Amino acid sequence: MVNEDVRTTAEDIAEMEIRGAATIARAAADALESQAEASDAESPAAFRAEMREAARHLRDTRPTAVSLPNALRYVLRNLEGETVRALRASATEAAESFRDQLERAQDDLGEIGANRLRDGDVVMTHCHSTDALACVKAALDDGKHIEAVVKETRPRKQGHITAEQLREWGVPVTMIVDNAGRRYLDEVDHVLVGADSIAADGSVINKVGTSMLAVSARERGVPVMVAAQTLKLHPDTLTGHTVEIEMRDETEVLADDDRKRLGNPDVENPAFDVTPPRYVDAIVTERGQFPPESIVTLMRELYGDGTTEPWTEE
Ligand code: RUB
Repeated sequence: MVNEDVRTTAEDIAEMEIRGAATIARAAADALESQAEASDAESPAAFRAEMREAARHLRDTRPTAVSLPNALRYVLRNLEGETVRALRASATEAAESFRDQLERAQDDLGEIGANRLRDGDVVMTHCHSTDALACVKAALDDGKHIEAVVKETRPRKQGHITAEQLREWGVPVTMIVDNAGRRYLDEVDHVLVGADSIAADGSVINKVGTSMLAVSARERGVPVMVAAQTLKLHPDTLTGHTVEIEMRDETEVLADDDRKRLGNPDVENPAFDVTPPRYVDAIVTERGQFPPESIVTLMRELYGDGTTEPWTEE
């Protein structure tokens, strides 16, 4: 039986009330913890089956951010014990240690990313990434002055969240529409984005529009820095799988009335795109910064055996 918290979390993830790869992962771990705590399973086997079902329910919400299955895998793999009570305690412990690791990873990568930012630098952002902003925060904490050109990021305008957060930290922000990105590249020192998934060849999967920005940045000679904790490494890509790009509701692009007025054109709404490694200068993780082509070594070390799906039914 999937518990109410799991259902609500799954709905919130699907509706993007909870969004962004790291935040989704944390919410998924919290939801599994709450499933464990509320469980009245009468046997260890029934408890494990419930946890798998809850994980599947969460897994089915959004397909692109690998932090979601990585979080579910972490909690399910750490279930230990011969009794329901012991299993429940191990779920709580796993969720807690997952949250700790997530927070520590973001702090550590922030410090590393901040080393790339000099006093007075201007960054251009796309979408809203807590990993990317951790780098800005660490630079600010080091006493550096940082400014930002924030891309609006249509259709869901996550740039607004970024602008609000940066303004709270006292960062001067210039907000631009996505199409003005290339023009303002001349005025920035870095493109700074996050990632939903990183493939074994170093390709970066992030909010749609990232690849267009990265190509323009390469043409303008502006370095592209991707801030992504290792939770964003996609183990399935080690074995030749590709990352599924989520197609979202067409009304996010064109409201029904407008669409009708325009003569009912086809509409497509991919939420993410793939930036090839040649357009990325550095992937900053909590384990250091990597040229994208060498990220595969870290992926093998951390997720070499990671393509199992512990939520599938036994
Ligand atoms: C969010 C997005 C973010 C990454 C990284 O897309 O593409 O750049 O998830 O975020 P959406 P973080 O808004 O569709 O979820 O660094 O916070 O994990």
